[in-house]
Amino acid sequence: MRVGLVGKPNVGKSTAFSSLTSTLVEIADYPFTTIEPNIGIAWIPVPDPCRCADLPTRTSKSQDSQGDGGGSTCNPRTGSCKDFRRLIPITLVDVAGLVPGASEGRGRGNQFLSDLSRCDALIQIVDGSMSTDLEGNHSEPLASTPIDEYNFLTEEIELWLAGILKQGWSRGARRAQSGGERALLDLITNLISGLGGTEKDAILGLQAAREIASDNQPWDWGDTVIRRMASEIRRSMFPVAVAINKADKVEPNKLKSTIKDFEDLSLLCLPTSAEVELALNKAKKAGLISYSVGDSPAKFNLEPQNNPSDSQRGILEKIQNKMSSIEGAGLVDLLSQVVFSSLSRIVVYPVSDEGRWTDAENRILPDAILLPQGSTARDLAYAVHTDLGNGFIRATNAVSGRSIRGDSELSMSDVVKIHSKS
Ligand SMILES: Nc1nc2c(ncn2[C@@H]2O[C@H](COP(=O)(O)OP(=O)(O)OP(=O)(O)O)[C@@H](O)[C@H]2O)c(=O)[nH]1
Ligand SMILES: [Mg+2]
Repeated sequence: MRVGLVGKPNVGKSTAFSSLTSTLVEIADYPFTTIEPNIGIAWIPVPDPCRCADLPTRTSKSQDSQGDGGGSTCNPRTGSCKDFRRLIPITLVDVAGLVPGASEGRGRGNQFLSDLSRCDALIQIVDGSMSTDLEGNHSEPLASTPIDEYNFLTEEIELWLAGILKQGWSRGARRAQSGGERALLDLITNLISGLGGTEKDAILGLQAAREIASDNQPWDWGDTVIRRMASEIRRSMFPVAVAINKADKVEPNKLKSTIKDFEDLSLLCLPTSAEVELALNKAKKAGLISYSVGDSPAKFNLEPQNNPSDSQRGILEKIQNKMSSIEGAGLVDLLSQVVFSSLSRIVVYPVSDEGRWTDAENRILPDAILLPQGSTARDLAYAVHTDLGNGFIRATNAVSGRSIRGDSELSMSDVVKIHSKS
């Protein structure tokens, strides 16, 4: 799973990236600080408790129960599990700022857009404080609104996709004529595949184009129809959620009205303060505070035993007051909602031993795999290893003990043993 952090310059993309991935990257108060993309791993909690909470043989295996894992007894190969809150990795890409005209080569231009290829979704960081213009320069208040930012960004991506579709469209569509709908779909899929687009995206694009193309033959489709197709493909390939950032600098009423503007467009959005979250991360690393990954930035505890200075204590209390007034803020929460709500992913735990829920090395629930909703037992086998998929015989639901077929749909938190020839 790969999520891109996008937006105009100087909105806090790299600050958000640094906070989410705990890595140091360049952050500065002027446009185009980032040129080459930063790529890192963010950890998000699975919404349901880890299955290790239900492990039948828990008591005999809880060597970790008094240790760092809280009550958790699993042994994640990647990530961690504490108090049954299992963390899984998401790849994040922090790209250069996008400016109007990028699809015609301004700013980082096409390079920007290829940096986003293979992203499953985008989080657009917008400047909730409205103190910068569309190019990221400090300006009079209201030089651009968060909705302006969203409109221009999605339009640039759609224009760029339209440009790719237009290249060789009429020749390609004419050639596809004898192959009917199938050939046309293959043509579109080929055009977008370099950016990570699939047939599913192509189907939605073609449907949308047909709705407005009247009786015109595909090779005669003009800019409007291609643009419509690009728009639908963008929605499918790059769904956008919004972080209304710099929320610490915004009046509560103003923030509420910005949130409403995005909700009216049926977009997932949350107010955030990347700068505050980054500061809290550092305070946590220094042992001054404690909080769990995914909690709201207001929900941390001071750790007095580590002797914070009066000024540190003062700053942290100020942050806590400020963030308590901003409801639902949190970058991890937004990322988690993108993965589990917008993209409807489920988490499934493959095991080799269906009784003990372990792998061959005796690790309990070592892997938590993200799959699209509707994935089958066979899909899981392929996600673990191609050989396991190719040799698939049947699977066992290790929670119920029932045998399941290859085409059975899996559910959130299933523990599955795959029986395979290989
Ligand atoms: N007040 C406030 N400032 C923030 C917040 N997030 C980021 N900033 C500041 O905004 C400026 C730009 O931050 P960056 O993270 O470099 O922004 P960017 O979007 O990556 O910028 P480019 O790479 O130039 O496109 C820096 O001065 C940050 O400290 C926030 O939540 N609140
Ligand atoms: Mg940056």
